Amino acid sequence: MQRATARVIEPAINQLGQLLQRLQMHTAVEQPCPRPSPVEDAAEEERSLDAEDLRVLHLAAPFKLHRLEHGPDTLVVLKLEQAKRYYRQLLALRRLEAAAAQLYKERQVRGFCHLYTGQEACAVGLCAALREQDNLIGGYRIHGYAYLMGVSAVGVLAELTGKCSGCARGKGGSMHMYAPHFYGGNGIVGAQVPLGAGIALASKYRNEDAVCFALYGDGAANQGQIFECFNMAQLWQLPLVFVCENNHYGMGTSIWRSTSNTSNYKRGDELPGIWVDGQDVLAVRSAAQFAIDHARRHGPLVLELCTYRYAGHSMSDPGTNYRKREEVQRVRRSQDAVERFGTLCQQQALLSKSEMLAIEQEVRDEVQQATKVAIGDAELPLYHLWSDVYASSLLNKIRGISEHNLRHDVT
Ligand SMILES: Cc1ncc(C[n+]2csc(CCOP(=O)(O)OP(=O)(O)O)c2C)c(N)n1
Ligand SMILES: [Mg+2]
Repeated sequence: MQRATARVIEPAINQLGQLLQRLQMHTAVEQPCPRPSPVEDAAEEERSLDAEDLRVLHLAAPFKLHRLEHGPDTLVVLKLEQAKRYYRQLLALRRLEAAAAQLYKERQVRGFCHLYTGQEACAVGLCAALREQDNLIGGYRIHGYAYLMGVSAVGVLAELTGKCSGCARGKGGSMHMYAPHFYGGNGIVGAQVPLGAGIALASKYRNEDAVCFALYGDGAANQGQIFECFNMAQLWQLPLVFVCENNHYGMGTSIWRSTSNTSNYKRGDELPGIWVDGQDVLAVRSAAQFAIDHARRHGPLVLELCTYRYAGHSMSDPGTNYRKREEVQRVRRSQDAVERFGTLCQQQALLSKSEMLAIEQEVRDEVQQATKVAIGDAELPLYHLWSDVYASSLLNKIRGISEHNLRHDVT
C-alpha cells in the first residue's frame, strides 16, 4: 500500500527535483555541495507549492562528493503526505525495535537479535527513493528494512519469536527476513554485497531497469569481497548502489581502531561516492534518488550514510565497553532522527503536535497488536523443517538425505 502510494507521487516529486537541480550551483570534485543561492524563480516555485501543502527545504548538512562534479539535490521537496508517512515509518521502526528488545528480555526470542535503533532515517530515506522494480539486500540489522519493504509488524515480530505468522514462518529469525524485491537479511558480514552484485547483474541482463541497493556496515567495509565487487560492478557497469551505513562501530570496536581510511565514500577507487547525513531522512532520500539515476545511466557508486546505533551490537552486548555512555546520550539528544524529523515537520507547519500524537498512538496500537500475535501464535509443525527448502520442488525429495525418504513440499 505504502509502495503503491509512493509510485503515484514519486514521479511528480522527481520531476520537481530535476527542475530544482537546474537551479543549483554545482561544485568541484571532492568539495562539499554549497547550499543553493536564493533564486527568484525558486521563491516563486516555493510560494505556489506551499499552497498545495508542499515545502521546499534546504538540507541541513552538505553532501561530500568523490569523483563527482554534481551531487544530489540540496534543495528538496517535502509533501504533507510524505511528512506523515516518513514520521509514521520512523516511529514504527523505533517501536518495533523496542518491542523486539522486550520480547528478547522475556525470552520469547531465541537466537540473535540486532537492533537498528538510532539508524531509522537511513532506512526510511532509502526506501522512500526506491521505485517499484528496485531491489534491496542488507546484513543482519534488518528488521526495519523488512518492515519498510512490505513485511507487516506481525511478520517481523512473529519471525523473531519463531512463529507461523513470521515472514519466513519462524524459520529465519532476526537475520533472515524477506519480501518481494527484498533479499534479506544475511548473517555473514559483507556476504550480501556480492549477492547484491548478482542481483544487479541479473536485472541488467533481463533489461528490467532495476537498481539494487546493497547495504553493509563500517565494520564490513574492510572486507576483501566488497573491493572485489567494486571492481566487477565498475567493469560491468552494474546498476548497483553500495550503501555503507557507517554507525562508527563494529562488533566491540570503533571505526577509528579498525579502519585506516574512515571516509568510506572514497573507498570505491574509481567509483564515485557521496557522504550523506544519515540522520536526515530527506538527505538520504535525495542521495538515493541521485544514486538511482546515476546507477541506471553510468553504473555503480558508493553512498556512505553517517549514522549511529544506540544499542549494542546485539542483545548480548551492552554497547558501553568500547564507547562512553555519554557519547550515546549526546547523539540521542542532538542528532536523533525521529526527533529531528518531527521538529522539522512542526516548524514547517506540516504536522501539529496533536497530529503527531495521533500517529504515535496508531503506531503504538499496531506494534502492541503485533506483539500479542508474536507471543500467542503457534510454531510450525515439525515436518515443516524440511518444507520450502527449494523454491520449486523438482523431484519432491530433498537432495543428499534420500535414506530418510523425506518428501519435499513447497507450501
Ligand atoms: C564473515 C564474518 N566475520 C565476522 C562475523 C562476526 N561479526 C558479526 S557483526 C560484526 C561487525 C560488523 O560491523 P558493521 O559492519 O559495522 O555492522 P553494524 O553491526 O555496525 O551494523 C562481526 C565482526 C560475521 N558474522 N561474519
Ligand atoms: Mg557499524
